[in-house]
Amino acid sequence: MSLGTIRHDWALPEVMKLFQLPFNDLIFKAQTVHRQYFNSNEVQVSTLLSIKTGACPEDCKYCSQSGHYNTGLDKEKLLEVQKVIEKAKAAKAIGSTRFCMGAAWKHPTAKDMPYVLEMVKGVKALGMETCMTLGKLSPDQAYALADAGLDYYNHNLDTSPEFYTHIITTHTYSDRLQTLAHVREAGMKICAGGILGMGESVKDRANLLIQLANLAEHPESIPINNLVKVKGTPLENEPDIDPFDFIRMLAVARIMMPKSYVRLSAGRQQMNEQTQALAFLAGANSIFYGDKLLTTANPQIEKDQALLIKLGIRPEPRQDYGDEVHQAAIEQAIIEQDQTSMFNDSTNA
Ligand code: SAM
Ligand code: DTB
Ligand code: SF4
Repeated sequence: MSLGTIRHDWALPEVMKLFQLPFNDLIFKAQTVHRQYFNSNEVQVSTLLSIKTGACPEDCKYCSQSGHYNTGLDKEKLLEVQKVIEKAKAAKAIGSTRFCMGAAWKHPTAKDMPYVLEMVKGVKALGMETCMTLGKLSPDQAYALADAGLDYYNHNLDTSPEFYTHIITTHTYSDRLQTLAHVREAGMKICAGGILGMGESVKDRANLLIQLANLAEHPESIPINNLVKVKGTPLENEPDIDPFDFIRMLAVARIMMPKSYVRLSAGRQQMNEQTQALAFLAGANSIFYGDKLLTTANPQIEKDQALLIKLGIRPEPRQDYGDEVHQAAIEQAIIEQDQTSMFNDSTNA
């Protein structure tokens, strides 16, 4: 089978072989696949907002928002719709093309849904892509979100089915797969990925990617998070993983799901510029942009802009923007830094 073919029949031995390739060979393969489907000098930029923070009934061992652990987080009720739209406007002004709203729920309730639907409509009206992550969905809730105009639903599988029960006991892997099926059925795009650095083996990483790649359709967006060690969670003292192993995961994801956006997700604040550059070389082509993820820090915008300039990487304009307003905003910020060369070159070489 040639490199870059869209496949849904990945098996463990061949995926393990990819993980075991010499680093340079793996990166070369990933970059070759990446260039078949994407402009290698563009990254998609999304901004996150926690619309309901903390006191989550789930026990995900990595999470600052689980009510099972004392992480000292300030809990918040569901934000007002108008406040969410203001935050989305600010994200649009810095050049983000997708606004991702996250709630610390097991699932949304009937009482929550009307507000959440208004948020989708309001953000959509700004011309941004919308993404939500609200926990488990019923088929009706998935249809309602799709009708309101929600583009993406984020629901991570996090790790392999085998390792899942070491990390979460309050819901099952098949619960997660079922919600993903409802999201697809309702016609939305899927954002589903996982976390590295929770004590999982390379085999668990391979099995997570196999779960994602062997779905009937690949998730359009695959966030790969590096564990942010939150004080008070059971994983706060987990040892760091080798950055090269994190890069390997991105590269194998790129090879297995050639047309999907692979997001270099949580953990960038703790990553040096060189590791992030390798991540882009391995085929990552999406980042969270803005000073905050949901509850933890993300690199400052100015720092990210400086890195993208150094690497000659442009933020990807939304395909259907008429006025390219976001692209203009980010280019203006860059011009103000008096480092114009890369971003003024419209040839996209
Ligand atoms: N409650 C919803 C759910 O679990 O689907 C949405 C919010 S949850 C915070 C979204 C995802 O963020 C998780 O599935 C996990 O992959 C990632 N995440 C959460 N805390 C993290 C951490 N400390 N480090 C890295 N990734 C994390
Ligand atoms: C995803 O995979 N990562 C994002 C998004 N999907 C919702 C969340 C990262 C959260 C990192 C920890 C925090 O800020 O609370
Ligand atoms: Fe709740 Fe989501 Fe955090 Fe799990 S990851 S504790 S479901 S907010």
